[in-house]
Amino acid sequence: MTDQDSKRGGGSGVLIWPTGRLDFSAGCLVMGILNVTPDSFSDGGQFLDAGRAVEHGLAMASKGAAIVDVGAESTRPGSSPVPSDEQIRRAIPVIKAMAGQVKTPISIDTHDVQVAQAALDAGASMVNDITALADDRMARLAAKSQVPVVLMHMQGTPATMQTKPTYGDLVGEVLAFLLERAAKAQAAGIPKERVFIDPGIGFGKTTEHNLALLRDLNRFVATGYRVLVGPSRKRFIGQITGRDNPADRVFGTATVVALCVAAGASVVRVHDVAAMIDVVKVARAIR
Ligand code: PMM
Repeated sequence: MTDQDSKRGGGSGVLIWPTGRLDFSAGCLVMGILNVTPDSFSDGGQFLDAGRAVEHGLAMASKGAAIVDVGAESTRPGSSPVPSDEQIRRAIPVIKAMAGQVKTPISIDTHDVQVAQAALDAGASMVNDITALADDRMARLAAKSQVPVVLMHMQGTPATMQTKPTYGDLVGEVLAFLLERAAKAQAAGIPKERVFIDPGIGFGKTTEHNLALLRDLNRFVATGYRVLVGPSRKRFIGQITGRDNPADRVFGTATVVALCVAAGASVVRVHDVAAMIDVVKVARAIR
């Protein structure tokens, strides 16, 4: 990553690793969300059937998603952990089928090292860990497998995180946590260019916290790490717009996505791939 790259936003250029490739030379990329769960807040239950999930994943790839993020455990506020074997049962057939048909990198959204290992064996080529390598074995797995990792900030756990999120210096604390975990990743042998940091929108944060993090996203970009943001259809957008149904939060999401691109984010994680690709393209062109 050159100085110029980090000024432009956490690393433009092309990221190449043994099992994948992402071209950031035009700017921010779109990660499509594929939740193979009965209970995710927005698309829960829609893609529990493996055939429908694969179809949706392939459709997102053909619309231009640069990454497809497969998750088999809902992390909505109040949710409970899903056992490894159940996550594997849900996610692996989907990853296998997709990896056999497209080159688009597939990431596995899990903090469970057994699930991550099974996913990488099945053809996934990135790990999206909402606990930011809380388990040392995950750092070792990502290093050994030579794959990129997403490190996300969360206060508490999904079961408790929205009870009463509190911070002294919100942005400072979230940044310090992510830098510490990024250093841990590098110490385990994951090169800096393969580390993505994510402020964790909605994970132990009030609406005001989410807005403050988005307002200061440039501080995350200034670290030189690539920044990933996941605002898609989230509750804070519903609170601002008065839209209770997550599917009605697409325009609100588009606004956040455009501002993330303007601030120099490298990846936005979204449900509405075709619409957000247009948003990203226009925002990138202005930037
Ligand atoms: N949000 C959800 C799940 N996984 N991963 C990252 N890195 N960042 C996020 O903001 C994030 C995530 C929330 O659930 P969803 O899959 O239903 O959007």
